[in-house]
Amino acid sequence: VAACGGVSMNHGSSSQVAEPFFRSVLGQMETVYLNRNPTPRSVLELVRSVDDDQLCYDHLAFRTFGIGGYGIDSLASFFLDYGYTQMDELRFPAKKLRALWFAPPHASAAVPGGSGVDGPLPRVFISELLVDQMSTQTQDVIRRYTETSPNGRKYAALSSALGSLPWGKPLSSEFEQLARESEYAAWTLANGYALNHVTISVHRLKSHLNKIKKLNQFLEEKGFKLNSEGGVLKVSPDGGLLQSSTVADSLSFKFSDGVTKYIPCSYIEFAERLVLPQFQNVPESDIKECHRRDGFEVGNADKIFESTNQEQLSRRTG
Ligand code: OOG
Ligand code: NI
Repeated sequence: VAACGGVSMNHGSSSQVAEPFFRSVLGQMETVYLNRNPTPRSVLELVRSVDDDQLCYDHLAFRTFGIGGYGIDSLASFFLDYGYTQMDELRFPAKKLRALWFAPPHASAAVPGGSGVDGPLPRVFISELLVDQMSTQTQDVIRRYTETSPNGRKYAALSSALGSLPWGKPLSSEFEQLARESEYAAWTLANGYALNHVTISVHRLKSHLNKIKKLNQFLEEKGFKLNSEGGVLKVSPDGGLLQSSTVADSLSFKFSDGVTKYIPCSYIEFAERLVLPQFQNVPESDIKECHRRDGFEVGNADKIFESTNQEQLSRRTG
């Protein structure tokens, strides 16, 4: 029963995009993210300095507007063309969001000695705002931006890799209008397809930090503020998926009316996946990623979304 990897685990679809190109696009998305967000940059540097340079990403996450072809599919096509497989849908009715996650094509492929985007390929989590469920004022703002750039949706991956919005910069009043109704909507209007977070694969770390409780404690001692919504540690009902995240960094953003404000940008997440009950007898040295709890969890995700919310950003540490 130890077998789970190998050919049978590789998803069927074949790649229409060469691996070096694919990884360099991920690398550009990561560069945009690290240049804008000092907290993820410091956390990665710190974890690498304590652990081992070969850190793995569990997943990458993006946000989109579910309207006019700008939703999940606009960005998913790049990952599907590389050979990713669409997996489960997650629904968040109260937040008026839905999400899909995508599994990477080769179970254990990594650039030899590779770390981060050169390591084993991460899962991908893409969500979308259910725009038609928003108020007419909010829909009007979102339409104004997406409709003035109707073909922008075709360049979602390019937009993410460049860190350029596919539409024009909004007015500060439009940002505020959206934020009152959905902080996710305001975030997406100002940040577009920019990487929302990368997630460190905690169980694949080599040091004592490979237990998420230890890692959380270590980061809090170093002064990093973790998202406390529903408790710092988010645990799936089956107990197998444990997640936590920092609070998003604030970025100085110049709106098109000339107003400059600090707005939420990106954060970094941590995920520990426990060995599934049916593989409990597999020797530790034989445990692979496929022996562990896969996928995502609505209850955890619902709270992780709040990492970019004002309530978490303005919270005092401790
Ligand atoms: C995504 C929040 C959910 C997860 O791993 O469940 C999530 C977001 O903030 O856009 O990242
Ligand atoms: Ni995540």
